[in-house]
Amino acid sequence: MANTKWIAALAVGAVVCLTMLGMRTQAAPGTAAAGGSVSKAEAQLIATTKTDSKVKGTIWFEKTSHGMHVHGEITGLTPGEHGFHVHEYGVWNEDGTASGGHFNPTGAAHAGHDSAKRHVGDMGNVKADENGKAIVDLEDDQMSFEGPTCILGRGLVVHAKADDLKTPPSGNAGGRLAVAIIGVAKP
Ligand SMILES: [Cu+2]
Ligand SMILES: [Zn+2]
Repeated sequence: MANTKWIAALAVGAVVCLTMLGMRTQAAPGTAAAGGSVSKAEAQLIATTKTDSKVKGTIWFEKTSHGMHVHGEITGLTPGEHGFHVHEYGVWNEDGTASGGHFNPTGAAHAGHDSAKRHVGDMGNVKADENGKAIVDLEDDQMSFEGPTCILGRGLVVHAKADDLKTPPSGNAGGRLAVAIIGVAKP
């Protein structure tokens, strides 16, 4: 079953995050992070099968001086807005529910990406054009590659409907059209 692949990827992500924590405590003050530090992650969206989704795409997360640059392209959408979040688990299944709820290590309420208090995974909506293509290009100041807000090994989800940016627990964004596992990428 393909599921073992996803479980393996999740385990790798968890180990990476833990390793980062260990390295931080061991690094001498003022020195640059050791060779194992992660600066870039990649998430390849896989369409969910129960929804007859044709959604796919690749999203990159790149560390910047003030947080994370999230960018990429998604195709196969219906025109308009679609909820776009990091979810708790890096697990794909046929309807996307195995990815769990929004990644929320700070115990905040659901909100939009611009809110200071929100789920760490709240990235609001992507907007697809008339051809069903959405360009993702946003700056984030809450996600990281280490510590409690580490997104490595978590899930990335694209929804059927728009996130209203307020309704708990997930903005009433409907079904899950595609799920990706956020993994370490070649810098
Ligand atoms: Cu979501
Ligand atoms: Zn949320």
